[in-house]
Amino acid sequence: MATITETITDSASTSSSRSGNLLKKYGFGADQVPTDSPRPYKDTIQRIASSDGADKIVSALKQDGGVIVENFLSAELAQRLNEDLDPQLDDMYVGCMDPATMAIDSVKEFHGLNTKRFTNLVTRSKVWREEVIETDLAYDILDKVYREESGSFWQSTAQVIELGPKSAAQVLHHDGANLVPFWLLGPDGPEFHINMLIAMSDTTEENGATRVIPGSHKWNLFDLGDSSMTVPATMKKGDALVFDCRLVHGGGENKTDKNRRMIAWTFCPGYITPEEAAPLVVPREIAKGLSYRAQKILGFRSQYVKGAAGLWMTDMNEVGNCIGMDK
Ligand SMILES: O=C(O)CCC(=O)C(=O)O
Ligand SMILES: [Fe+2]
Repeated sequence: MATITETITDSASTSSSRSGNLLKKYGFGADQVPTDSPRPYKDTIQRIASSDGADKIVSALKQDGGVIVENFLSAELAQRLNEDLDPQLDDMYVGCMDPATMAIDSVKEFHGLNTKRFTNLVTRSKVWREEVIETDLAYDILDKVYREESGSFWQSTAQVIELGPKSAAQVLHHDGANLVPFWLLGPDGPEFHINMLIAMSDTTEENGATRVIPGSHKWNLFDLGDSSMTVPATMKKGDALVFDCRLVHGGGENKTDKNRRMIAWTFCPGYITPEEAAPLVVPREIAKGLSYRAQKILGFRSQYVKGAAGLWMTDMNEVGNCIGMDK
């Protein structure tokens, strides 16, 4: 995801970026990173079988900030999805084409100098829109995480991350750091972004398994620990690392001469702007063929946030009914 605590704290002291200004407004800067706060962490990641269900998974997520869900997708389904994605990845550029993003060196490095990323998986892959987006366990987890607190959730992005051979390790970061006002609420704030990082190839220490510091989601926000505290989230194809956006993590170094592919499927409450502008890029005809819940996470339906009137409406109506989603 496009977030780096380091960039934000850098810009707090040096630039006029909006996040930097916001951090300054709240009295934070690079020199405020605490060095003596308590930072309990574990040197293992819990692994839970998908068949154990959402309760166990969410309880581990809350405890450690991240958990590996084994067999989140079957290896066979992951393989068929890969077959949809392979030719499209061949045609994809490395890095990011947005000039505003690419002007910031640390963001460029964060995206990866030899990493291909792309989104809009609903349009690009039949297997994604017909099968993967219907993974019941994902909705069970999201219901438990968001339903009570926020009342609603939608997809932030579904993003392929293809780490090329000999890629450097990514900087340690929080995914929540590009949602600054929510991020500043710290570990006691509401759950505002979770990531289901799905392994599309086996991930190992050698090929760049994501590195995490279990327990760090409860630390002081500006404390990113260091690489000696991280453990590799090694996974089999189809497993997923489900984690809180305040967990310190980063892509590992790919020392091999092969690609390492993951998909970051991320979510946020309906009162937060998603990273990916899905309703503007997914064709209506494709959206009409999706289930109600899939339409909803993609922004073709209104959001009903707890304790508030509907959001993402038209004429005070459920937007899906006004744009032909139930036809
Ligand atoms: O590629 C990975 O393993 C993690 C990527 C990541 O954390 C990010 O891009 O935010
Ligand atoms: Fe990340």
